[in-house]
Amino acid sequence: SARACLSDMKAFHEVFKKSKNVVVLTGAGVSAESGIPTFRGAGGFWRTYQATDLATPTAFKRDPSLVWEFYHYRREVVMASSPNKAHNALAEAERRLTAEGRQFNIITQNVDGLHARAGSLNVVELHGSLMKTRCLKCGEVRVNNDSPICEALRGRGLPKIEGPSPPAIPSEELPRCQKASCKGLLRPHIVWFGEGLERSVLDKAESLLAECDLCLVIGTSSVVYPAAAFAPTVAERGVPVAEFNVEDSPTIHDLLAFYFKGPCGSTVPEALG
Ligand code: BJW
Ligand code: ZN
Repeated sequence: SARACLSDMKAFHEVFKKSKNVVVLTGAGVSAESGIPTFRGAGGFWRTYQATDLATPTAFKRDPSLVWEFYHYRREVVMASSPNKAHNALAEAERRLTAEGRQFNIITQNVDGLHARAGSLNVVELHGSLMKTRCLKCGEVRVNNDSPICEALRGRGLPKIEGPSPPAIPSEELPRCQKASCKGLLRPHIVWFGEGLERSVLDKAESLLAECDLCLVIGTSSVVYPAAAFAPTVAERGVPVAEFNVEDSPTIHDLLAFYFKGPCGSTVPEALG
């Protein structure tokens, strides 16, 4: 038939070789082999909570200490982790295509910074970063790599605790704005459920998607909007979409030109190598 077999790596290599403008959309699955838990599925719990319970403005208003414990833990996990073979293969492909005058851009839903640590330069962080804070009072966004982020969080945030939770950390002892004139409460610079994405970030992502001639979708369940609409939008233009995932994502399966089932630490280097 005219339509190549979904798992035909040779056919993919032909399409990849001819592409001039590649956009890669990544999700939590690209970092799974670095030991960072994904959101949906068994590893998605912290204590008795799911990310959807804690990654909201309401949760932060109700219990900023609990939400900071959750983010402190995840910052420490990310700082102790390293980019894996999938991140490295993407960074390598960007260098190679760029040298050839071709475009290669990553749009990531991840907040772990591992694409940049692997050496990727063209990265759009749709959902913000674990390593940035935003002041609730003056609005300043800052990079923050402190470990722990504040003394009161040292040793806190363990995902499994025996017995009752320790008392909440008083607000004054949570991460605070470093401007002496401000001292406002800081929050993670992350897009929580129900919050809009930054306009400039979304514009950038949309213009990249509008120009690509090949789209790779790696390690995302494709259920969280607006990112969940990206693959359908490019496929609508007739652009081939290739998915790399250990499981089939029902929301995008019917529009795929290629589907490589398996851990992306193996499939992505093979596809881009
Ligand atoms: C492997 C692998 C391996 C494993 N190799 N693969 C339209 C319709 C319906 C609802 C909405 C809508 N528009 C907006 C909404 C509401 C909401 C939403 O989408 N809800 C859905 C759940 C229905 N969206 C929003 O609130 C967004 N805001 C917005 O649109 O504002 C305007 C608006 C608001 C309200 C109404 C209407 C408009 C903001 C979304 C922000 C998402 N934030 C989070 C949390 C960040 C905080 C944090 O990190 O703490 O971002 S949610 C969470 O999900 C995180 C992720 O970036 C995001 C996506 O998850 P991802 O990456 O796909 O991970 P998983 O775990 O789901 O999947 C992992 C995949 O990897 C799986 O497929 C595995 O199989 C695979 N895998 N190992 C390859 N080794
Ligand atoms: Zn401030």
